[in-house]
Amino acid sequence: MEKPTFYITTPIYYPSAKLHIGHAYCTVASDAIARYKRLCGYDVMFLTGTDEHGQKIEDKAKAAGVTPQQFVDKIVTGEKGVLDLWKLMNISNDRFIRTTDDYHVRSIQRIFRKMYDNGDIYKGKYSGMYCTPCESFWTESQLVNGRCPDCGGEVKYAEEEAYFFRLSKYADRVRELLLGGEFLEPASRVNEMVHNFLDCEGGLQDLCVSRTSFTWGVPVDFDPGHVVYVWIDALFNYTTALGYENDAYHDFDRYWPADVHIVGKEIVRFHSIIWPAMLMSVGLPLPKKVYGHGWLIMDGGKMSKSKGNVVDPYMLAERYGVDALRFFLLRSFPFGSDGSFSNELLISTINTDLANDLGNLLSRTTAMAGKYFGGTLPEAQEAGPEDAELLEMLAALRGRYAAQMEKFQMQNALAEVFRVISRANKYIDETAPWVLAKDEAKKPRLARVLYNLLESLRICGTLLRPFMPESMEKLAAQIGAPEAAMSWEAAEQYGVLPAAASVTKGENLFPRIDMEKELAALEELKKPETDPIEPFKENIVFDDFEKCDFRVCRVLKCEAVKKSQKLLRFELDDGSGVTRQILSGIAMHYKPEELVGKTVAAIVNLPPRKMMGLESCGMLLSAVRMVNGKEELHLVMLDDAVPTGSVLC
Ligand code: ME8
Repeated sequence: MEKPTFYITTPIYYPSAKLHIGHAYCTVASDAIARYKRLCGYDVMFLTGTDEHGQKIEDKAKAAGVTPQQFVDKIVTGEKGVLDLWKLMNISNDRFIRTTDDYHVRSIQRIFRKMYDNGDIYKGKYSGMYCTPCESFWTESQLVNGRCPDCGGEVKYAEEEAYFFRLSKYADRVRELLLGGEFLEPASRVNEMVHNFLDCEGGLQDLCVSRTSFTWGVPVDFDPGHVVYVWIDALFNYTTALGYENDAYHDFDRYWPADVHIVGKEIVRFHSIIWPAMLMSVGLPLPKKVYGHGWLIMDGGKMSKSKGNVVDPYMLAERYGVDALRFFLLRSFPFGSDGSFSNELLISTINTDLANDLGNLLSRTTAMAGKYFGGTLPEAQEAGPEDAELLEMLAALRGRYAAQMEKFQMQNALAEVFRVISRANKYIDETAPWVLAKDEAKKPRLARVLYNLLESLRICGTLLRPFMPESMEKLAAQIGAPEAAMSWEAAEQYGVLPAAASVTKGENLFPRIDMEKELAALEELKKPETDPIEPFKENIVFDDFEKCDFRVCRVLKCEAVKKSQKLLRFELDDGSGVTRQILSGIAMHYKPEELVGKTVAAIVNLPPRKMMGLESCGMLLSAVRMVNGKEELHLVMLDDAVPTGSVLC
């Protein structure tokens, strides 16, 4: 019988800088799902790749003094580049797409023309505030403190003749799709999309889908000077990589529609609104699901690559082992929500789950099998009353695990496995094999106890294969399990391991880490590479400085602004007795609750401006610096003894 198919994709990442642990998180999660589906017997197509066009890349290449192609080649195929990273992380992708691949470029031109020919793309004029890093135009009202609401960067007024996609035409069908319940998960993201983009003021607007201000993109073949908007170029990768509108591959009919697009929450909008509308336009079936996962937030609430080596997946994998890192990423954070990354958590997860629980179970079991039976258990075995609970848990485990994996709840699936591992460790204490070993008459009982432990390791080890493929192969070798015994079918059965299996105590798969020493060593490595500082500005006259009214304020209240990913709303005591409201685009850097009570500095004589319907009376001062190509932002905080209303001069 032909295997059922399963098509899974990651986002295609921008090779504008080296990838970090956040990218690895998404790719490892997708890899675990792909491996799980293969284990279950599916014919899996797992796609990842790189999104190589756009102004950001063009600018970066220019700054580096190389061509855009040379720039992306280095990051993608160069030493310790994207391909090397996925190899190191043992990513089992079946295909890798680069949007600069010829076949993709030609396909995008055909697709763009198709939408033009069917009337869904038309020529118009675009004007607005443009953010280069995000490749996005914004209206004045969408800006936050005059800056890009997505990345907080500078925006510039720009005007260009451009092609537009009739996104508005698909609003009703997209709404229906989103509210249908199955398409976008977690469900919490559905309301966010419907409220923010479909039911917002003005509704769903047509989308500008070409650019003339730069050239690093797919040229619109019927209108020289225009390049295709990078998101159209990017989203269609999921189809061109299978051979849609090209001859490079021939499995579009086999795998499309995708079973799931795994994406970070910040690009759910592109995947759940724009992508389905464009597919509707070209008459293709829609993907079955878009799953928007949460972000890894770095120590101290700040998500940033700027912590240098500490968040470099290369460094972590080299220090702790690829499997330990893969396991940590999926064991520690619920996939649909944000998770706080810290070195302490990483080390304690490795120590608790891998070194103590799994590692101990494996080494104790294999050591006892060696010591008491020379590595081969006898056929004569005797069941005992202590067996029941462990065997019941083992029998139910595959089903419980699968229920979680099918929902992409890898953390819960792992929790199920580790519940059984803990139970097995407890079973050792309950049965006390070292006592049984003293009595020759109890050898059959001892043999069964060890057999049950080996069976626990076999079943748990099988279910851990998608997470730690290499280590579980080693585990299988140590317990003497042939490949067939580590299969999905066998994971539901007891008694699969041959009684005469040859058990060997091998290397310690997960050595314990000395937390204190390791944290100190990591601290040493934590020297961020800072980029050159901003050039100093021209001198101003003293009077200009005197006109600025900087004051000391205390944060009375701070909360996230609804519908905004970037904006926090502050209520401040500025010393006047009247509470001052300021909106600040720093939600990516701070959690509101950590700012309440802090003493901050604000410029208070800027004209009030409205953002997201709220008035902002001033601006909070922050210290900003580029580190490793990313903006590092710290809100300026003063000693709490400074009275509010004090003038900064
Ligand atoms: O958005 N935590 O590329 P990108 C968790 N080219 N996941 C993270 C993360 C973090 N801190 N940082 C990044 C793009 N990611 C587009 C995609 S798709 C047609 C085009 C992951 O390089 C997460 O999955 O900015 C996020 O969506 C993706 O990397 C963004 O990668």
